[in-house]
Amino acid sequence: MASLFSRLKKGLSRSRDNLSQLLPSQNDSTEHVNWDDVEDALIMADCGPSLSMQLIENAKKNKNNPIAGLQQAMLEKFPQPKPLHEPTQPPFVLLVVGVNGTGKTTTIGKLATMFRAQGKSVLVGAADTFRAAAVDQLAVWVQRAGADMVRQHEGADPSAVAFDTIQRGIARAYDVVIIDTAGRVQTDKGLMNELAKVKRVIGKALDNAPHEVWHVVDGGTGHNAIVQVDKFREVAGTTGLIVTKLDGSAKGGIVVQLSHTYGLPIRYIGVGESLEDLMPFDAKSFIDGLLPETTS
Ligand SMILES: Nc1nc2c(ncn2[C@@H]2O[C@H](COP(=O)(O)OP(=O)(O)OP(=O)(O)O)[C@@H](O)[C@H]2O)c(=O)[nH]1
Ligand SMILES: [Mg+2]
Repeated sequence: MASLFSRLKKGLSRSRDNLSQLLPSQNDSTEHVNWDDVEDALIMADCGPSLSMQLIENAKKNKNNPIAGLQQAMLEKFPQPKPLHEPTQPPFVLLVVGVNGTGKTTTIGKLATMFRAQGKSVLVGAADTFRAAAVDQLAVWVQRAGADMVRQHEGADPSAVAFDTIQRGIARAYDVVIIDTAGRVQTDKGLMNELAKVKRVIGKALDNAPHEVWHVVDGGTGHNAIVQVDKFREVAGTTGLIVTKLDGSAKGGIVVQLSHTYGLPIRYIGVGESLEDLMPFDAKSFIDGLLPETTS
């Protein structure tokens, strides 16, 4: 875990370095801080103007330690951790959605690996049927994870694949069923309707399924992520978020903004391209990575 955190820290270094030039690392009066510059740095870090203003207002309440004040202000923007909507009886059905290329398929590989490591059996449905290559990519991850997969021919109805997968998940008593979907832009009505149908059909195959709908967001997307999450939530009933590519050039503040705007739990974050590079999200340690260190 330490090395995953260091990847996250490295990814967030740009935002953190900008802030550390503006904030004293030791106990110091907030009078010495140029809060306008800090606000700009937060906006640059993808926190958005309105949230940045609120964070500054709250951070100022700590008169002695501006970094600790900002840490506290950010922490308050995250909801209390909530348990998953797990069914009383398996399979636990998870639907994974998001725009193109955000890391859905890779993240499913990582999740399958994690569940297998917990001793759970995992079945993955390849409901991204647009490209044969997409199914092949998923097959590689699924095999490496030691999970199983349901696939159909290229161009098959994604809902039919999802239905099949759930039925097999029930019949063979899998612990976890994960449905991969094709990336789609939230403004594409046809594809968003298709996604709504996938979700509906899953519910027909098993009451109360999908138990969780996770929207995978690319951490480098910037403000557009806010719009994406809104639309997917409306169409697919998102219950949680996964933010990927936080090892890269993401500025990090988008995580705080998403949490603040929708109150959706962030379940995991992606910090690399391999199967181990998935971290359970913890607001406190995320903030430690985003903000400069303070000695008190
Ligand atoms: N650095 C980094 N790269 C990632 C991460 N997650 C995914 N990627 C990369 O992002 C690219 C797209 O990943 P996919 O998993 O194919 O994304 P997808 O959402 O399934 O894409 P579509 O199915 O085409 O919509 C790949 O090159 C992945 O290796 C991450 O956490 N960090
Ligand atoms: Mg994919």
